Parts: sequence; structure tokens; C-alpha cells
Amino acid sequence: MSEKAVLVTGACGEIGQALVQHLAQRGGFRIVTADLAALPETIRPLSSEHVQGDLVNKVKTFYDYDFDIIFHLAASLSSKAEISTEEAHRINVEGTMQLLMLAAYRSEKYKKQVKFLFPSSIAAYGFDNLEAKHAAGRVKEETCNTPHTMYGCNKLYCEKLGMYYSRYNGQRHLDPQPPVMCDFRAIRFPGLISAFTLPSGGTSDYGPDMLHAAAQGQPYACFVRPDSRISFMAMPDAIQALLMLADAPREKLSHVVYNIASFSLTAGEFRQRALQAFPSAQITFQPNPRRQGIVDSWPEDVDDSLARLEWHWKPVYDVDKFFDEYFIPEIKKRYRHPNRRTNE
Ligand code: AKB
Repeated sequence: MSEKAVLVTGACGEIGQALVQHLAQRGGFRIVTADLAALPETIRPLSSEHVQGDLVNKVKTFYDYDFDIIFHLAASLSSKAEISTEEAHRINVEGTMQLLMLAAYRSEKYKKQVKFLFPSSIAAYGFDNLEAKHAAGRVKEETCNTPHTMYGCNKLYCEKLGMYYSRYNGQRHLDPQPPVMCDFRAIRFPGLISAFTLPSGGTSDYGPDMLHAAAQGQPYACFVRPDSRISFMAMPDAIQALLMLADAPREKLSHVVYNIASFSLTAGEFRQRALQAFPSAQITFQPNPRRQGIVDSWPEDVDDSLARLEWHWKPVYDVDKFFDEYFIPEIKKRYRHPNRRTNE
């Protein structure tokens, strides 16, 4: 069987690196990568071609490629996006729009659906106060879509753009012979945690940052209160979810946007877990009002029953398995051997 051509944008990011490794392990893909930065050595041999530079200006180069699947991961994350809102909008919205137009064009011209996988976020939700957040509990996809951040607004709008290009593009669905449209699918991810890479620019970063600092014996001042609760997930589960959604037959999917969940934890509970594994960890709390506000606007947890029903999503790592079998053993190895940067 011939290889599938895959584009991974944002390949140097946390999800990007893990995804490229998984696609290469699985086999059967010709992986083209794109990012502002050069590829890290760990994934360089896995990419058949790397396009380096600003995606918004680079998309035109991709019109000659016959991609079967696009994983569009490039984004400016929530905390960074609040500092440079216009630039975040350009990267998050303009970059996505350009790639969706490419996927729509190629699907129609060559009568072959290009699959477009998009990582959305719990940032697409928004609560005005803690009472509303607590009362909402585990939110369903169509509720509380009132983001408080530029990043959340960008993600929610791009979900709508994806729906537009995959269903209505130019109202051509009403033509006597509607064209082939692209196949857009999105996952609203919780805070993701990898034992192998460090996040930057996000607001859920306090979870992984705290643990990576503890493992290295460095002090850490957490920028949210101990009672702050949102949902988190191990990176291998996030990658598994992207691949499961990519593989799901279109006719089984009633929606284009799906929540996925694995465990919900407070910052105080993160600290306890870090202390159990690294008893001398020095973790204090110094809430930053703006970043605290972002976390307070995000749901405590999400309802992922739709993904479980339609494409059989189920995380491998619950909270105990995450700490005991993935994160703590891997991170102990990593910082014992600081040069080790291997597969998830
Ligand atoms: C962020 O903190 O911006 C991301 C997210 C939750 O989407 N990790």
C-alpha cells in the first residue's frame, strides 16, 4: 500500500514532536513538517522535508503537495496570546484559514477529501466567576462557548471556519452536484503534560512546570492558587486521541468538535503528587491575577461522552497511572540522564 502524505505544522511544539514520533513508529506515512524553528535532532530524521518559516507566508508552497492528512498544530498559546493579541490572531486564525483554503481547494479539484485535524482547547469555554465554573462541572461541547482569552476566541472561531470549509464552502453544498469538501475534525484538549518536552506560552503550564522543576530539585512558584482546578492529560493519550479521530470513519461522526478528558486536578493536588515523588521539592504559590483569571474562566472538567460513544475514545492514563507509570518514572530517568530525549 502506498504511503499517506501528512503535513504536521507546529512540528517543534510539544504535540508536534510527540506526533511525529508516533506517526514514524506507526509507519506508512510520508511526513512533511513545518515550523518557525528548525527541527530538533530527535525528530529530524523522521521528517522527509521540513519547511521552516512563518506559516502564513509558507502555505502557498504547499499547493503543489498531495496531502492526505493535515495536522495543523501551530499556534500561539493562551498566556502568550494575551500579551501579543494581534500577532496571536494572525498566527492562530490567519494560519488556519490559509491551510483550510488549501485543503478545500485540493479536495474539490482532485475529488479526494483532505483530512484536517485541529487541536482546539478547553480555552474555547469561559465562565464569568468561580460560582459559575463550579456549578457547570463537566461541560458538554455546545455549552458555555464564551471564551475570555484571545487564544480561546481564536480556537472557537477556527472550529467554526473548519465547519464552514468542510460543509458549506461558498454554499456549494446546495449545487446540483456538490463538490468534494475537506474533512475537518477537532479535539478540545485539556492541559497536556509530557515527560519529554516542556511547555511554553500556555496557562496550564503550571502543572508540568511544577513537576519538571521538582524533578530537577529547583524551586517553583506556582502562578495560580492551590484550589485552581482544570483538566489535564498525558501527552501519549493526546496523540492517541488525534490518531483515533483521524482514523474514525466519517459516517460514525455526528460532530466536528469533540471534548476529551482524562483527569481533573487542583494545583494543590499537583503539589502533593510532586512532594510524594520528590519529598524535598520547594513549591510555593504566588498567584498572578491575569493568569489566575484565565484558569478561573476554564472548566473544571469536560464531558467526553460523545467521543467515547462515536470513536471509542478512552484514555490509557488515569491520574494514578499518569503519575506512577508515565510521568514520575520517565522524568526521574530524564533528569538522571539529562541528554536523554527519546520517544514518548
Ligand atoms: C494553554 O494553556 O494555552 C494550552 C491549552 C489549555 O490549550 N495548554
